[in-house]
Amino acid sequence: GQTNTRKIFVPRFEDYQKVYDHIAKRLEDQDEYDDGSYGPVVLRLAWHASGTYDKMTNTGGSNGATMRFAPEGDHGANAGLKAARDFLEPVKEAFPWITYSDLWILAGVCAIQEMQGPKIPFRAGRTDRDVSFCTPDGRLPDASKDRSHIRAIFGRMGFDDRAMVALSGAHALGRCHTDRSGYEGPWTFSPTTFTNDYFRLLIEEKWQYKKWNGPKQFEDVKTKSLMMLPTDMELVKDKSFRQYAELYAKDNDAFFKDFSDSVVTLFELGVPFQQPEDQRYVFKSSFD
Ligand code: CCH
Repeated sequence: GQTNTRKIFVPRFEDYQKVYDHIAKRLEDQDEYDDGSYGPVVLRLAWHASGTYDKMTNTGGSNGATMRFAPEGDHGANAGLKAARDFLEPVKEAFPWITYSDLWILAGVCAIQEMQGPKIPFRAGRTDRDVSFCTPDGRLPDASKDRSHIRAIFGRMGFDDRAMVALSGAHALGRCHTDRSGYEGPWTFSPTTFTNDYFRLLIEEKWQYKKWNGPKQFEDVKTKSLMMLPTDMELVKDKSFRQYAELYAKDNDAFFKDFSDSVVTLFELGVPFQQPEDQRYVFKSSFD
């Protein structure tokens, strides 16, 4: 009979590290974009790919990269994420063996680490799925809503209050764009460096409604140059949320640890991995 001698490439840690290094280099080379980095929007892509997960039906999540397709890519919450997907296209071309779904999450990990955030251990093994796996609209959070909405959305993924607050600390990074969400402005003075400043500012600054024609949002009284969404303000108005916001404002190490743990969980929701939990990859950062 015939023997199949075609060699199958089985990528290992070193191969994923090469992809990481390539993304890190691209992040460095694109300093004309936004606040000087694609890092924030790339992290937002990884989060929106993962945050569609529903634990009851075990649907959605980062397995599949279904945001490539029209129904999901066009959901209002995903406005602007084409910039991140396009940014990663040359990486997919350079490493055609990696799936889009692993690439987007690996890129999120790289963005966090390269913006000086905590180490985010990574498992590979996501597969790309077709358009029929697109999730229905409405699974991602709506910034105009209150605490019950936040708990419904993140509870559906399986998170508790502590994890909801920790994950929200990602808003130390990036900004809102009127042509994407309708909101405007950054949350912190250093939107391309991962810090606990989001919590420090939430707790320590005075916030007032911004007077403008856009959707309801908050501005800091002192400089009027920073913003908070209605959902961000819920983290200091709700007693249970607030205890964690206060903890993270005081203790950057506690924030980094809880953020890392929660984002690893987020990025892995609904993925049937072969790679065991105790053998995750920890990538070397460009500045290690
Ligand atoms: Fe977020 N986020 N996010 N967010 N987000 C926006 C931008 C970023 C909400 C709404 C918005 C998380 C949770 C929430 C990032 C990471 C995370 C924007 C502006 C809105 C609106 C989009 C625009 O106009 O470009 C709401 C609501 C919630 C929860 O209730 C979580 C969790 C994460 C990651 C772990 C990042 C990063 C950005 C900046 C993107 C950029 O382009 O700069």
